[in-house]
Order: sequence, then structure tokens, then C-alpha cells
Amino acid sequence: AAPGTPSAFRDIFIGRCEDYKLGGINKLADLSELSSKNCSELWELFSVAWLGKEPCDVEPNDYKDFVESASITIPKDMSNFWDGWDIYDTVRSYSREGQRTWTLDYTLIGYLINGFYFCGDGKGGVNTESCPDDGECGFAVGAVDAFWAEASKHFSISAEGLSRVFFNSSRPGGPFQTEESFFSEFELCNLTPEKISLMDIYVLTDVRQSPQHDCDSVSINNLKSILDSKSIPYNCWDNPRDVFHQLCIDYDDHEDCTFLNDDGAVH
Ligand code: CV1
Repeated sequence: AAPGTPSAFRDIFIGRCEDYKLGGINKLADLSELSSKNCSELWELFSVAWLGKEPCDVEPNDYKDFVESASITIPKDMSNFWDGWDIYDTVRSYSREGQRTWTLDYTLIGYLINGFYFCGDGKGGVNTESCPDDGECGFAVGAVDAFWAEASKHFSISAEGLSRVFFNSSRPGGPFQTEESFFSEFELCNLTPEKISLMDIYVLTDVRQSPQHDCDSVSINNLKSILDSKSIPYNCWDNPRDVFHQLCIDYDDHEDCTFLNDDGAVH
């Protein structure tokens, strides 16, 4: 089991929402579009999907109205997908809080809910004691997972132009996985070929690790063939410089990361 619903969830949600509307959270969000969002109305639409119900008695479709109402325009070329928790920190840093790319968590929909477990008590109220953990109700079922499923689907439908997807090259079982994967089941299959000009696939290996898979591995080739079947063009990059340099910040002494000597000269 996972933690229960925060007792101040409504206050946090509305506080995050009002904060987001001011524009400081995601500096590229469209303020005039945000000004039409009513935060307490959004809470009603969100909470009606799960509050009071049995924790596992929630499906993605229950969040449809909330997701539609909280939807904001994602700038062209900014969508950033990822697959597997072990790459999540890297994507978050790369996105620079929405200034370089947008992950779902920097859209209004994701931002309001990110980081929380929540569920109903089956008796009209909220369970503050404990809620089902990831996957505990089955794939994409239950208050939390059903939310991310619907939100992921919407995020993908909204993507336009260049998109990126990040993988960890040493993820056990391969970087790209189709089984019970939110990326595969709700994002990849919902990309609109007419809107996506290019998918940049990033296969990332942390400094000091050796890559277990690369752009030519079976797992990534499987992703490529799915993109081919959707007629979405792609490039695949093994540890591209932009992300690798970011990873180097924590290993500045490592030989792979010494781009400059101490006197400032290029190495
Ligand atoms: N996404 Br807290 C999917 N699930 C999320 C997200 C999120 N942004 N945030 C959370 N979860 P896994 P994936 C929860 O590593 O690789 C979107 C879910 O409730 O398996 O399958 C992102 O846009 C679920 O229990 O994710 C990203 O592009 C678990 O974390 C993609 O889906 C899923 O973690 C990641 O899909």
C-alpha cells in the first residue's frame, strides 16, 4: 500500500492551481488561456472522479471532464515523454521546469496532482490512511493510475511538432517496454501522425555506467517499427551531448566529463 490522501489535498490542489495561473510555475504557459480556469471548479471535476468511491473502482474515463477542462496548449516542439521511473529525474532536470521542454507534470493537469497518492474510502469520503500502490488495482485502474492514464493520453493527443522520448539504456528488461507501460499504452498509440513532425528518441546512460542497450537494440527497434507503422519520422540518439553534459554536473572529475581544464582551456 501507498500513503493515503493528504488531508489538505483540496487546499493544496487549489493553491497549486492559483499559483500556476500566476505564470511563475511554468513560464511558457499561456496566461490568457489560464485566466479562464476556475480552480475550485477544477477540484470538483477532479474529485468527483474518485472521492467517495472504492479505491480501485476508478477508470481513466472518469477523469475525462477534468482533463478536458484543465487542458492548456502545449507549445509546438516541446512535448517530452519518458518511459521508466529510473529516467524521471533526468527528464525533469532536462525540461528546466518547462523552459526547455514540457513533461506532463509541467502542464496544469499534471502539476496539480504530481507527487500524491489519493483515493476514496468507498463510503462517500476520502481515505487518508493508505491508498493502493502503483499497479495494485491492475494496470491503469484505481484513483491514481487511472488519472495518469487519462492525463497521459491527453498529453499525447495534444503534442505537436518535434517530440522527445527519454529512456535509460540500462533499464532491466530493455529501455522500451510495451507491457503495462503508460508511455506505450497511452502515449505512443495516441500520437497524431499528422501533428508530429519528428520523434527524437534519447537512449541515455549515466556517467560511470556502461550502456546495456543502444539505438540498435531489439527494444528500441521495436519502438522504431511502431513509429514506422504510424508513419511518424524519428531520430535515435545514444547519449546525445545536451543530456550527457547535464549528467556530467555530478561527475565533473570523471574523464568523460572533463571538457575544460582547470585553467579554462578546452580539453
Ligand atoms: N506518466 Br506519479 C505516467 N505515469 C505517471 C506519471 C506520468 N507523468 N506520473 C506518475 N505516474 P512508469 P511509464 C505514475 O515508470 O514509463 C506519463 C502512474 O500512476 O511505469 O509507463 C508521462 O507523461 C503509474 O503508476 O511510467 C511519461 O511520458 C506509474 O507512475 C509516461 O507516462 C507509471 O510509471 C511514463 O510512462
